[in-house]
Amino acid sequence: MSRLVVKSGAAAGFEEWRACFAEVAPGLDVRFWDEMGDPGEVDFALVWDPEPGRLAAMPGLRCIFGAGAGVDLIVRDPDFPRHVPLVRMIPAGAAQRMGEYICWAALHVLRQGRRMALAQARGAWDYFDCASAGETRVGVMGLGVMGSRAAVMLQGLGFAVHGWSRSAKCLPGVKDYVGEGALDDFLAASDLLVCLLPDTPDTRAILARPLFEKLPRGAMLINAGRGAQQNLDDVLAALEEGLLGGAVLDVFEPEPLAEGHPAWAAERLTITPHVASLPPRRERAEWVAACIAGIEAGRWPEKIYNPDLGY
Ligand code: NDP
Ligand code: OXD
Repeated sequence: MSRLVVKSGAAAGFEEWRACFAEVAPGLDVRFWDEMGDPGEVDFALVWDPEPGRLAAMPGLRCIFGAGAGVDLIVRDPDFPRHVPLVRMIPAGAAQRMGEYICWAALHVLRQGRRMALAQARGAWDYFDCASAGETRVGVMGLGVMGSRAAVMLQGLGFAVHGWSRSAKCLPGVKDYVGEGALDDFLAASDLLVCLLPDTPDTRAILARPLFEKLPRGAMLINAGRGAQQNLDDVLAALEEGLLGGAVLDVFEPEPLAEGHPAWAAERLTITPHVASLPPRRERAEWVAACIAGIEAGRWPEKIYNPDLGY
């Protein structure tokens, strides 16, 4: 019987994982990370933020499953076993959920939802007009699984959408900006910037003042990539000065965002708690079970982390 160990979320959530796997993969020996028994007996690991060195101490590990699409908290381990395939968590509904979040955030920031919520809390009839999707150009940083679905869904709302990635893409109607050399032109054309990049040395702290200065003044920002990609002080200052007109941030470094942090009170900033795409455990367990069944039959899943690219 193959053994799967799980470290994702609070220990209390493990029983739900166990119950999901009991339904979708009754033949799997599923154990909680801190009660895994002999590490030499572990075949598969499902993890979000494993303690450094623990994965390397599992000599029989055949595959690691990230509990999320982003695997930065796994590969930051200096002893991360690069020879073991690491599969990113992309169940069928993940990109759709992200697309829905980005569409919500885009309309929210465009229609100034934060301003309306603050006015309502004061009991104030704050009457104002705002731009429409049809006159707003959205630039999506990262046209991978998440970004490409978000781009298509944003187009459906009437936004003009273009994207930036490392390699060329061919999404109908989505102008492609490729690589570092195209970044400035991409930014200059983005009234609303959406970040769906993975956390790598190249993308860390990319959302900072020098980049904001290359956007049209008053541009809006959505970051659902990773908190390490934004300089939060720069975001707050840019909002204050009007360099940025509004922002929605789903990700922070560290998480959760500290109690009392000035970002909580920023007037033009909406904060969500890393929920942009959060498939339920049942959906994720089903997907991991299908991947394991495929691996046992010699078929490897597609979305495998590439250590040379860092994502
Ligand atoms: P993918 O690996 O499918 O896509 C990543 C995209 O980023 C690709 O288009 C890639 O280019 C591009 N990219 C990477 N590095 C660079 C660079 N240096 N310059 C330009 N483009 C770059 O990842 P996903 O779409 O599945 O996920 C993206 C990230 O979204 C995750 O890593 C995670 O951090 C975040 N995420 C957040 C969630 C949330 O709930 N907030 C949920 C899920 C994901 P190319 O196509 O050329 O390789
Ligand atoms: C992530 C996820 O990578 O939740 O953030 O999937």
